[in-house]
Parts: sequence; structure tokens; C-alpha cells
Amino acid sequence: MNWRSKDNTTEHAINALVIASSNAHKVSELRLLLPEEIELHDQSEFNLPSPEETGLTFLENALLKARFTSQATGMAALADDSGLAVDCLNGAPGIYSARYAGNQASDLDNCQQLLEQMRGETDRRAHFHCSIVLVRHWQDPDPIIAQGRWHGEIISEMKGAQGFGYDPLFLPMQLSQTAAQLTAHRKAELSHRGRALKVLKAHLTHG
Ligand code: ITT
Repeated sequence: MNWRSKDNTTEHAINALVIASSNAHKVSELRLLLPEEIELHDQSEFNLPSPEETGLTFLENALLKARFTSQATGMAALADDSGLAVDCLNGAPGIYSARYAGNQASDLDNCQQLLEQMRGETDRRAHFHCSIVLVRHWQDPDPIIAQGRWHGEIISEMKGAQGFGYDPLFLPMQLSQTAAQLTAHRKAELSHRGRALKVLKAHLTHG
């Protein structure tokens, strides 16, 4: 079974790919959404270090993670760079979402840091962003790129135990439950990651 990009030939067919992420939560959300026919491998199977994320945008970081993993494994690689952008903080924590409260910060540390930074703020609008890049080989000059956003607001106390990261503080627009109160399937349907993957899948042809 092959998946190939719509504008390419079979020489770029994708039978198998590595998910270039060390974040187990992200990997399971991506697995839920990727076509079953593609053989999926986790970066953890290859014992790779994580590359330094030196880009200034989600897209640059997703590209460098995908290329790094593809070069190290010799396989096609898919990377996701994502984060939370809060309006009243000029888009912070943004690309620094994973380490907002420091290099070794836990999800809880980051949520507490966010609440602290937003203390007293009345404009609570925010969105998640996800950039996904699929490279067929590490020097791929024409990677498949897809992006998605999920809009909502930051509430003032953590609610819910599903998901990861800032999910317990994120109330999606028009919902009465935080992202951490949604089932994995519901989150996948609505989220920035789900939206980006929908775009990515539209670039692939089954055959
Ligand atoms: P990899 O780079 O190895 O994939 P990472 O967790 O460092 O893992 P990022 O650099 O893309 O990945 O940072 C993503 C951070 O953004 C993540 O750790 C969360 O803090 C936040 N984030 C992204 N998507 C999220 C989601 O669906 N729900 C909650 N928080 C999310």
C-alpha cells in the first residue's frame, strides 16, 4: 500500500515514516489521525537525541526536526511543532511553549507560569498553532507542509485530566469543556493538530 503526494511520482511513495517527536502525547495524537495504511515508527525506536530547535517560527522548527530525523533514520519523517499563542502576551509562549517555565519544566510548571503571567488580565484570548512537515528524504526540496489553528481562551484554573500541555487551561471557542475534558477522539477532530493533519492528508493520494 502506498501513499504519495498528489503532485509527485511513485518514486516518492511513502510506505513508512518516522514520527519525529519525543513527546509521547503528541505521538499518540498523531497516530490516531494518520492513515492506517502507512507503517508508522516512533523516534524512540531509534534512540535519537532531539535536535536543538533554533528556528523562530513553528514551521522552521518542524522542518528542522523532520530533516534531522529523516537523515538519522534514512526514512521519510513527519514532525509537528506546536504551541500556544496568547493575545495579551504578544503571542507568548509561542515556540517556547514546551519550556515556558524553564528547560526542564513540566506541563504543570508551564500552566502555573502561564496563570502567573496572566494574573489580572481580562483579555484571555489565545490559540494553539500546529505546523506539520513531511519530508520524503532528508534533503527533500519540496516537503509537504500543513498548518492548523485552534482558537479559544485561557481560564483561570486548571480543569480536566485528558490531553497534555496547556489543555487544562484552554477553553475552545463555543465549548463549555476545556481541551483536557474532551475525549482523545473529540480533541483530534477539533484541534490545531487535527486540522493540520486534515490538510496534510489532502496532499496525499492513496494507491
Ligand atoms: P518534540 O519537539 O519532540 O515534538 P515538544 O513537546 O518539545 O516535543 P514542541 O517543541 O512542538 O514539542 O512544543 C510543544 C509544546 O506546546 C508542548 O510541550 C505543549 O506545552 C504545547 N502544546 C502543543 N500542542 C498542544 C496541545 O495539543 N495541547 C496542549 N498543549 C500543547
